[in-house]
Formats: sequence, C-alpha cells, structure tokens
Amino acid sequence: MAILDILEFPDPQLRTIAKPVKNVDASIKQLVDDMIETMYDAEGIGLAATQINVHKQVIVIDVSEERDQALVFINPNIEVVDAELHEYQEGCLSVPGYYEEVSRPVGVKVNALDQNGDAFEMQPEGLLAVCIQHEIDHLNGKLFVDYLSALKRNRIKQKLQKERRTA
Ligand code: QAP
Ligand code: CO
Repeated sequence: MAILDILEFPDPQLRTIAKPVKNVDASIKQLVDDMIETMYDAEGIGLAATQINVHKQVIVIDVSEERDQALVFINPNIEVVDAELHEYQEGCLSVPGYYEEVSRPVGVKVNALDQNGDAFEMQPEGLLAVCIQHEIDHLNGKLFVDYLSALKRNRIKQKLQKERRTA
C-alpha cells in the first residue's frame, strides 16, 4: 500500500477527463487500496483517481463514523431520480481549508463496478448522495468551486497559491 500525493486546485491536471476502466485487474485493485489508504491518511470522506493524477474512472468513499466502510465505484453511471436541490457545505482534499455551500439534486441512482469487477446499483441518500456526485464531478474534470461565483473561486485560488508560496 502507498500514500499518494493529492493534486491541489488550480492544478490543470484536475481538469482531465477520466477514462473507463477496461478490466478490473490486479493493478486496479492496487490503485483502489492505495486510494483508500490515501483517503484515510488525509482524513477525507471521498477521493477520485483524478485527484492523484490517475485518469481512470475510480472513486473511493467512506462516510461512516468508524471509517471502516469504504465504498468503491469503478466506471460509475449516475442518474438523477429526485431533482429537488439541497444545499450542503462541501470541502475537497484538492481545495484544503475551504468549505462552501453547493446545491445538488437530493436523489440519485448509481450503477458501478466494485473492486472485484462486479456490477452493483445503489440509491444513496444524504451525505453519501452528495459525496458521490462530488466525486463523479472530479472524473469529469469538475470541482466544487466551479459552482461558486468567479469572485469566490478566484479568491480561493489566490489564497491557496499564496499559502503554497509561503509554506
Ligand atoms: C468531498 O471531501 C465532500 O479542506 C470529499 O483541510 C466533502 O473528503 C463531499 C478535507 C464534503 C461532500 C461534503 C478537506 C480534509 C476533506 C479539507 C473531503 C481539509 C482536510 C475533504
Ligand atoms: Co473533491
């Protein structure tokens, strides 16, 4: 297992569109294990492969209190089943230290493969529904700051760049 480096906004690699996984083979299982370890190390609830500069459709999420219920989504497909919007204060391991309200549909249905390559479907609720939408956005090169005003987004960008210069 390995802890991987997480790209930070506004790294242009975060805009890369991830490709579907053709075979859930040993290298993908290794990637999933490393992503789970990286997510726990960073104290995150979700991580997309895009964030570690691997442009494959792989996501790991754990919204459990005990941090022992990692979920794996390979080649996820999402469908909105309840378009009513809810606001949630989101953060992102690629935008450390910043949290802002984002509106997303409350009800989604997700189809994906698990780490064994087996297909499954789920209708997540609450935080899990928010998180899966946030992580699928990463696979499409999108960040939660894209939902904010340009003013807010640029302010966050400048502060992050300044923090890195003086770190
Ligand atoms: C996405 O984000 C998410 O700023 C996952 O200093 C977040 O795990 C979806 C984190 C909230 C829905 C709601 C952020 C850790 C973790 C930080 C994360 C930080 C340390 C973010
Ligand atoms: Co994120």
